[in-house]
Amino acid sequence: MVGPVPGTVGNPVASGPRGNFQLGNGNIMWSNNEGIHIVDMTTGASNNVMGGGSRYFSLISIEIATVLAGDANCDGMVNVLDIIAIANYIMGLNPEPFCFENADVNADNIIDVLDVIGTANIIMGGE
Ligand SMILES: [Ca+2]
Ligand SMILES: [Ca+2]
Repeated sequence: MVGPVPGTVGNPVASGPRGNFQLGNGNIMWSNNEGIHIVDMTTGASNNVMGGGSRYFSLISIEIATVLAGDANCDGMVNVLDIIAIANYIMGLNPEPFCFENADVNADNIIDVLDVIGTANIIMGGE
């Protein structure tokens, strides 16, 4: 357990750490009676990022969806194959793979010719 003094390891006292967690970047987030802190593991500095007594934190896992507008076939590139995939989708041909969020270029939750045009514009360097 990380103590209130950066870099120390010890038994938390009553006012000491109430929870700690190693963040994805290696830094340590911990809480005590003064708030929530983050220890920068490259400098050893501990910064109070949220003041206030009795701060606790719970962890949630967030899956960040990456949307590449126009990449209808989910291959990481936007090109004519995506226009074909969108056209096939519009015609009900159920293209696979098909990334709806990517294909819905104008974000109206409908795949139609406007998304074909939007994808063409992206390919041509426009918006
Ligand atoms: Ca693509
Ligand atoms: Ca759309």
